[in-house]
Amino acid sequence: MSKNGISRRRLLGGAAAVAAPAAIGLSGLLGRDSSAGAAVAAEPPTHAGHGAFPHATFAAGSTVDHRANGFDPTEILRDFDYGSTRRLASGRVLREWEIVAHDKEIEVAPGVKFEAWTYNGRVPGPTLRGREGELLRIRFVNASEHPHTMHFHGIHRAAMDGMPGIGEMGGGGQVEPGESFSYEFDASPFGLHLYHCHVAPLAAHIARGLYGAFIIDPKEGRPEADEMVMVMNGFDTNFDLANEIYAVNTVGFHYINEPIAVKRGELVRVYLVNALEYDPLNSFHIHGNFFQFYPTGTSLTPSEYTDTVIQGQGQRGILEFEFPFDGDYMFHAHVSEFAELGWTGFFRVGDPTKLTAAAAAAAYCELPWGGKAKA
Ligand SMILES: [Cu+2]
Repeated sequence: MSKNGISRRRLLGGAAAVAAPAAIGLSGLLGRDSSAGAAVAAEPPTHAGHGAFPHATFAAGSTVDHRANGFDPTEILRDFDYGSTRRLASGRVLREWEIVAHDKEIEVAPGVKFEAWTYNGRVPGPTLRGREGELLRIRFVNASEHPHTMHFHGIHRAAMDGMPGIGEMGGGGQVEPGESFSYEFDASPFGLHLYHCHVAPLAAHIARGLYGAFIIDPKEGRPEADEMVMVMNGFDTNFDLANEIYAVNTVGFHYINEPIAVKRGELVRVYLVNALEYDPLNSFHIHGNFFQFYPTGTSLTPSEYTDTVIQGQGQRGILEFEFPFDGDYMFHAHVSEFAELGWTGFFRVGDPTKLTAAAAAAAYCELPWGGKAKA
């Protein structure tokens, strides 16, 4: 499948099988494909003492340039975009946003660049948040070089569905470069939804980065909590229809580098969305803890008390938990292959001194493809 003969599965299996003595780090492999838009990777430094595997993610002086990306996964986590509101004559609240699509190169692991298509310059797009019963209006401007739409999950008229071929007469449907369209619908039902482009080839438009979380709060709200959004995603950096990097909120291993700080005994609420393409399933597993799970967030009563949830493409749910003990607690895809290709992070509870993230990352350093630990 792969144009350059290097697939991520060969990367994992092959590296383990031959215990490759040469420096064949992830970014080095991904950088081989010189076709348009392919990953361009700097030569990763090697790390003596752990075989000759380079550490693409945590090598000294080699981290993702969040400033150049224009977004930081640590900030995306708790960044909820409430838009602007005004009250209509009817007394109802109108909530409005402007979303601009444009093409942008982003760095999804140190030295691994990806020609993304973005909503408002970030991947995932902004987490749009409103309240049940409001009137929502999203002005979409297509400043990209490709046709796009915004397709919202929710209950609305066909013309507001962001589907090419439907609503063209009213300016909806496919939105061509330089054009714009305003989607308008009721905030219904409450829950955790998503939005994404719906132009064909669909998987490609979504996988380029055109997706985001969409939260509708119930009228009565939810209990006070430390809230965060996690959009599970992946990146097909060599365009062979398979992902090479997996992550939460785009940057592989980001939350090992910067563990998510939470307080012991405080309710944490995670809005978990699976935006992954090319792999039918994704999952979330938490260490040292269990969570209440609310599928799609459409009920205030949890369906399950568990430590692992599986999600298909487009599936999402709300997790609630609190940590009874201080410490560093891993969370990761229980699709282990994804975990080793970036989809792993840590919660840091309290001010732990027993285990540092650096120590945890160092333990990870022994993995076959090596691309991790801090020296
Ligand atoms: Cu698109």
